[in-house]
Amino acid sequence: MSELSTLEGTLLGEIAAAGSEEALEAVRVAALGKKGSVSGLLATLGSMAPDERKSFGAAVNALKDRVTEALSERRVILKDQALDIRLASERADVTLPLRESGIEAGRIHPISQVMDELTAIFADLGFAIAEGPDVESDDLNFTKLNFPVGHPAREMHDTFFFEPDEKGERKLLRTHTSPVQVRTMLAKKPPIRVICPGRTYRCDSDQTHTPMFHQVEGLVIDKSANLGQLKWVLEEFCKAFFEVESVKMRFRPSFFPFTEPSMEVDIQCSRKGGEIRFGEGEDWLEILGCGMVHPNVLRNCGLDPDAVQGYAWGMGIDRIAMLKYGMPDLRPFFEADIRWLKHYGFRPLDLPNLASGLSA
Ligand code: 2NM
Repeated sequence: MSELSTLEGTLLGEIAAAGSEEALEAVRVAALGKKGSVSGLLATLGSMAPDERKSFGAAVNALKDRVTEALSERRVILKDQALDIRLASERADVTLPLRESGIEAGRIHPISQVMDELTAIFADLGFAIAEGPDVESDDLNFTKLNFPVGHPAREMHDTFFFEPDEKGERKLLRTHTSPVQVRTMLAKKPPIRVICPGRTYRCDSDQTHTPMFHQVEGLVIDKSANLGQLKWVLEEFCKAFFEVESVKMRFRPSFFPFTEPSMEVDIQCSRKGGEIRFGEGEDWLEILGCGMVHPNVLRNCGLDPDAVQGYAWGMGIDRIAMLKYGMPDLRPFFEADIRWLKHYGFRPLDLPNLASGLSA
């Protein structure tokens, strides 16, 4: 009999100690399963004397009932515990505020914003947008633009070249967006009015230069395109972009291989108290280069310089974005720092348009 009470004590102890429904099931199988310790005792009944069988059988059955009872009590407790744990882990605080949707939480990068602003301004002036590949041929990036082979102006561009291909042709990363204008002249008949915004590359990296940067260039080809129109277009652009009523501009003679004459353009600004403002003050700030398209470029692009003329200009987008939005440093533009973007970025649904103010 003490053998039975020892077994009962052990089993009840194991039941109480079972920490999960799986552990409890293992205890049940080990006791009451086919080869279990309690079932094993019942199997010995057959070889006993009738009297002994009666009393031992009754005792084993009573033990089996108490173990079964203890198992089901413990099972209820473990089930409740498991449910409590699940409920706690799946708890939802319905008083929390809603999470912002992507379209509200996301921000437009200042460069994308400025590109959208440029597009809105020049679309309003009747310009189309043209795009082209970042990987270009030497011919489209240089030769057609009147950079003769071996001309020092090529060296000034710090070009990223690829290895030559089977035909010995050496592709490059475009150093300006001018090849897009060349492609446009080759593909379309005048009159042409396009702007070409996009990525450009030069092997140059310091405080004020990144190896990849953004440019927008404009091109007009027409029978009577002239410098007066160029100055008007640029002035309209500057007023619209910097959101001022009037702005003085200064055209200084310069040199580019693809234009003749060539000019660099400064706009009037004031720099009081470390803040730059446009359309007022006595200071000047250089913002773009421009000129009349060189007759050689027109000829190289299948146009007759005696029949049509062209004017063109180019400027850096990253720099004008910094100037307009008061960003002191160029490098964070390309660091993908979400805190910087949260501070300087723009709301996705505030699309720039001339009616409600560009950067409203
Ligand atoms: C500039 C300055 C002046 C320019 C010229 C051309 C083309 F293809 F028509 F010849 N595209 N861009 C140009 C002219 C670019 O950037 C400072």
